[in-house]
Amino acid sequence: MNKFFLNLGKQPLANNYSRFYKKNQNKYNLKLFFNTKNKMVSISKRIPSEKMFTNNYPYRSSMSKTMKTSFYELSIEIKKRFKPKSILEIGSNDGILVTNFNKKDVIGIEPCNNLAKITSKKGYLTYNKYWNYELAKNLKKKHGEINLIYSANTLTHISNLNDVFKSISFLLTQKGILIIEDPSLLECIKKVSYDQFYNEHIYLFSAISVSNLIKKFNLEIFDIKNLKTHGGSIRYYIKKVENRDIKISNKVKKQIENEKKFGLHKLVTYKQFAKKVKLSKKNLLNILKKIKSKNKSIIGYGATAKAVTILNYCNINKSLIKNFVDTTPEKINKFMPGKNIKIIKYTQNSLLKYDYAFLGAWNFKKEIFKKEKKLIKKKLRFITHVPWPRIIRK
Ligand code: JHZ
Repeated sequence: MNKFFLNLGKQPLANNYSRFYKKNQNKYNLKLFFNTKNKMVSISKRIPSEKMFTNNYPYRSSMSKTMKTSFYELSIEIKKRFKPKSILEIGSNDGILVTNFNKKDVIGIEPCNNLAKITSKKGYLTYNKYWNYELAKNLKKKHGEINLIYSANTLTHISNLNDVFKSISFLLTQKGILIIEDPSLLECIKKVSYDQFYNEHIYLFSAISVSNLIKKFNLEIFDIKNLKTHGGSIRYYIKKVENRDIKISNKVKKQIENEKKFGLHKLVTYKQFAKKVKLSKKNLLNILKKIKSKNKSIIGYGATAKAVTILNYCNINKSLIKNFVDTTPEKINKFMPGKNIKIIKYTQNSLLKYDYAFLGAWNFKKEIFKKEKKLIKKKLRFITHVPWPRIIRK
């Protein structure tokens, strides 16, 4: 049932930035599979959560204005549309969503202690735990059933999805709402953004696969929103099947039809995608090498988990991209996983001596271009691989 379609080579843990360049860092196979029965796309090698989501997890959701705005707007929508008395967030990171609610109404679940501490310190109840059935049982005993459960960019990171949805369904009230959002498989395939695959992203969801998956737990999607965040995400609004008060929006059917039109339910689509990925690698390397042959310098902009996949799959090292800049304190002065490329602290001055910047954070292109308007006017040119490798000429 699980059919192989792409090998992205050996990859280090995507968020394992270290102070020293380790030549023999642990690397794991990154192979992609399509399940012909339930239509789920996943990676084969599962790394234990404890190895990936540690107490020094460097990714902070609050590092971009775009994400802050997106979560703030969602909090307004939740309050107006669903008026929940109790809210639980699975994977609350540094509190980008929960801090928009009253402290007494919201509970955060965050396995990375360094992140959980940030919200706890602000007085938001945060369980420093991994999401599973055991925890759901304890929460129900302590707090009762929950009106609204939310999770962004987290459920695709958990290997046992049956346990995930069983636990959610168990904790949610009969009329409760579940909202989840994750990168859209359709957008990823359309944009050839193969860097959405790394060891933390065990699954890439589509409306087709999510609706197949949640059926077993008596859950169904009743609304869908396509978002621009993370290069194209989908927000799924989910309810219990027995709750007939809420109508199912036409958008759900439309999304599934769209995905089918694009062939997301067929293996051949993924085989074609694999061919495009190989070409994308070749073309990106040609661009970088051509620039270097003219003695021009390249910096990486945004030391993302996605960029780790690109660097290791395309075998890009310091001779092509000298450094990366990033605003996240936890990443600065460390090395890109698997590569000898150092991350330096972002300042506009740090970009001055470079001719080109490779967009590691291509998903924030708009925000970054606005910020770097002056430099772009002077001489800085951006390189991206999405949806095809090119130098962006303004
Ligand atoms: P960003 C992470 O992926 C990992 P990444 C994780 N697995 C996941 O699912 C997604 O997030 C949601 C920096 N930056 O969001 C900040 C600047 O330096 O694309 C971040 O380090 N300057 C949990 O890592 C990085 O770029 C800027 O102006 O692929 C962005 O990372 C901006 C806007 C960002 O996620």
